[in-house]
Amino acid sequence: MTVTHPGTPTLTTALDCVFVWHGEDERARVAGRNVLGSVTYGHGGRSPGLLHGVPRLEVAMAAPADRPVTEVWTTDRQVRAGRQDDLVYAEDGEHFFCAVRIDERDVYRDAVRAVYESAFTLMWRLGYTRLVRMWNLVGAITESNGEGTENYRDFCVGRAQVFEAWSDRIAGMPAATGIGSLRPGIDLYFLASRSGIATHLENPRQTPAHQYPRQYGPKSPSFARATVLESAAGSVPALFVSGTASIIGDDTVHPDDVEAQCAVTLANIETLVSHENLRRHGLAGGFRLDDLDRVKVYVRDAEHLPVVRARCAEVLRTDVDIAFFNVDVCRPDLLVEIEGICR
Ligand code: 3EB
Repeated sequence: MTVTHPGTPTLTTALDCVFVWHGEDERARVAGRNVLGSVTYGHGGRSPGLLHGVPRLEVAMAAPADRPVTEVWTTDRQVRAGRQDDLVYAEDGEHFFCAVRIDERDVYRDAVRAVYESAFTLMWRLGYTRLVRMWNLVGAITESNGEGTENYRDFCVGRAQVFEAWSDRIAGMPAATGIGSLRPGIDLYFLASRSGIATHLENPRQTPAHQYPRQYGPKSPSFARATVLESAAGSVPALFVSGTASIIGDDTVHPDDVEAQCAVTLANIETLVSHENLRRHGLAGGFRLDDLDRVKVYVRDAEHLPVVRARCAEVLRTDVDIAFFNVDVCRPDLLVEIEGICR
């Protein structure tokens, strides 16, 4: 049940997220809500752990001159946190947050399979059977592993094997991000729900990633373009937009033109969140780029940051949480990738 207070709207945000910049008062931003988990996009990196009873991890995503930002996931319910093996997690009876790190190794797929397997087993055992949103932060993402396979493709193999193995229990794949990070190894975290209805969306402009042809890797990436979560009665549905890039069909378009890549990426998101696309998936409502918040923008080349910022400022609201990261994207020809949440 969602708790409402007199004077607040009856529609509540059962699960929410805020960006807290280094030096800001986290407690003030979180404002009396309970923390389910927090992820610092910082300079170093810190394996997932529990701090004051809350899952916390730090991923190396900020350039030396950039201010770290922490993504804080909050809920209006009571939270219980725990650890199991390398996993840290928290649950509130309706939502589940889980994080795990895979340290640097020659070949990742077996470790990816093992951590995804243990994470799915844990969430399933605790009753959170509906995946909502996943983030995979992959060091040296487009470089070769110890056997000459690109790290991202290597990662995709292990992940796909687990989704195949769980396909009788986990229907479909959720919204996700697969992006570069600034230290070797793979950090991943995800959200799942107990009774909320999670509907995974595809984009009519893009081939579903799990149907990408073999040229992009032996196993295609396991994610949907977005997931809509309709939580308990009385809470606002949220649409989680996956990392979105300048891909039409399965092709990277405008490989050498960052402004054009921005325009295609934003147009992809606009179509994805639209009323027409929700209706295509049997859902009511719809969103516009104006509704995108908690935005993360990944830019491969630092010199492109100003133009990407400018393009985003033109189409997104100016009062939203938005963070920019100078990291590699999962195809060498992708210069920019954008994600966010509509509600
Ligand atoms: C793409 O559309 C760009 O592997 O989890 C975006 C979002 C991308 C998620 C993932 C990859 C992933 O294929 C890359």
